[in-house]
Amino acid sequence: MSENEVKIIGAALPNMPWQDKPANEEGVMWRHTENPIINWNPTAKTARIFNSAVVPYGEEFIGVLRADHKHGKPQLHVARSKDALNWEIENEEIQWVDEQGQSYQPTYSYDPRLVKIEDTYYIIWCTDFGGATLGLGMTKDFKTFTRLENPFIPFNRNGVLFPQKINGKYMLLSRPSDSGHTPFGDIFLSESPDLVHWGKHRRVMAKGGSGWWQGVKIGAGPIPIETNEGWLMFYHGVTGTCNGFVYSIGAALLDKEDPSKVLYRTRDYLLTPEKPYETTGFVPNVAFPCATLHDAETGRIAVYYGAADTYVAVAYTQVNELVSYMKANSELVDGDAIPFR
Ligand code: BMA
Repeated sequence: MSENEVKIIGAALPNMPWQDKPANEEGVMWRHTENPIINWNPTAKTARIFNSAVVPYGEEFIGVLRADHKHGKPQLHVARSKDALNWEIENEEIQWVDEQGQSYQPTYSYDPRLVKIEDTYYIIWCTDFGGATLGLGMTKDFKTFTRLENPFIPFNRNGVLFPQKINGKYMLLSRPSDSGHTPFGDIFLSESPDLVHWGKHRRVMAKGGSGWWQGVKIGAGPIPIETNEGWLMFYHGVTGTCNGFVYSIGAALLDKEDPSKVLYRTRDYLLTPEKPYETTGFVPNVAFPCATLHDAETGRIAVYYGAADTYVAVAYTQVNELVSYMKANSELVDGDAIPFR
């Protein structure tokens, strides 16, 4: 390992899924050859599972999945896996209680992110609060699930918690929106001492750039990965066509102490819908990243993304190769490099 090699800070995860980069691959992100890993009608109650979150759990893996039921509304379902590729999915959705133990069930739930902070797993998702906004809940055992206060008023989506407090505060990325298929959107950061009171808002990144792929809106994806050079954040960028939106995957490196500052950001997308499972499905042309598994020992990263609002798919990258690429192919948008307020 050379001195200026970029390293993941965290645990080793030797049993995570991995495939070496194919010899003919030109990019720094490549697809799992057995994609998609979850197909149409995966359980009796569910029609499509996509935009979903996974974490290591003991020697195995746990997923909190977005599942669109056969009546069309989405809810969150728990799944378990030994290899993070083949999943046993619960047919019934997560049952939430409030902090007093009373039922507190969302009318709909989608696009979950899942993170372990200290000894607790937090789930953040898009919920109904008289319009779309962020829902927040916690579990320690994936059997009982306690729903906390909604962090924000409507409208908001794509809530992503950092995996640790920074300067003593919980940090939450989000994407203010409307309640429909929002035609705008930048990534913001808010902080909280207690996961209840949120403030000191900053804009992290704006849509745009010289290309078009992230010209309509952007939204944070998986939980940011700590590296020795900053926080690696995958995100989705959206462009508009005469046939609707197209969702691609990009990445940014955020300042370690002040993640509202962007150090590098991919000028071009890392992955855009090309394969049939990405271009064809319930909503064509969507690659929507929601989680990663990563191994600090080798720098391997598996990105879990929803494909065509129908499937779960996986793509791979390696942290040092990716960050080197990002440094050589970076383009910031006005305001990205400073704590914008
Ligand atoms: C967004 C969300 C995502 C979805 C995407 C593409 O607004 O609804 O869940 O993947 O649109 O349809």
